[in-house]
Amino acid sequence: METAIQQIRNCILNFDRASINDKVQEALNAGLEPESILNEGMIAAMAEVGRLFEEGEFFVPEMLVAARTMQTGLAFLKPHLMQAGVKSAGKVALGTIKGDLHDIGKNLVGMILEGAGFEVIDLGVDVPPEKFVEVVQAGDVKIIGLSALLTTTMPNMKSTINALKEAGLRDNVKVMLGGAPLTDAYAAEVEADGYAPDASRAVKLAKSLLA
Ligand code: B1M
Repeated sequence: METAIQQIRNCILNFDRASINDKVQEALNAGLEPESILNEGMIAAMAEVGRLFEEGEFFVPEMLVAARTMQTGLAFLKPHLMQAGVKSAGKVALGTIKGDLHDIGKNLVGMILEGAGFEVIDLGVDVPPEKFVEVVQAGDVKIIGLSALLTTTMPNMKSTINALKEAGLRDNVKVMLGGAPLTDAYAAEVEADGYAPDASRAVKLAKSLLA
């Protein structure tokens, strides 16, 4: 007999977008924590999708439909991940860096930051350095959050930080980084203010950067 978590994982691995919300609801009804559904069900399934892609069992279309299935389930889970009634902790502009189209991790980080009281401006994917510069110029953004999943386009994080420096804005804003290939050492190398390996640590980092 499959557990509720296994059923959610299987929805993603079998691209069963029609059933994932029912399975998430069943898991919630069974008393499972939203964080366990997210981490052990959905994020674990996406790690498996990555492994299957590396082994040549999945190709880009399979990654894409698995991602869509996860996005469907994540949107359904969102209200359960949010904390009610928290006051604004500051404005964060989030984007996936230029050349990179992966957005599930970024969206999740945005969702959890919102839940923790941050106001989030989502700049989307494939965001060029000048777009980050514009958003800092435009207003009261306290933190820029850069997400990257590809090693090939990771250097665009450095380009973004350089663009902020060249525009004379680097001291006006904190820069935090995240995404599977990144590390604390890389964040230090590109002179970011911090790196977070996952969404809950992104919230802790954002709070500490504004403390
Ligand atoms: Co892509 N892809 N992909 N892909 N894809 C990876 C990243 C890869 C590791 C798969 C693999 O080979 N095992 C590999 C990168 C290898 C590398 O660079 N070394 C890869 C590749 C190669 C590619 C293409 C080049 C494939 C091709 O075309 N031949 C292509 C590139 C397109 C492009 O971006 N220009 C490509 C395309 C795609 C899809 C479009 C099909 C799809 C993305 C759909 C979408 O995002 N809307 C996709 C997917 C789904 C994946 C995998 C399977 C899953 C990524 C994911 O969503 N994970 C991925 C394999 C893997 O990660 N194991 C893979 C779940 C998500 C919740 O985790 O994004 O890590 P993650 O986010 C985490 C943390 O990293 C962190 O918090 C999140 C929550 O815990 N975090 C932050 C993320 N951003 C943060 C920001 C922060 C703080 C924390 O502060 C600002």
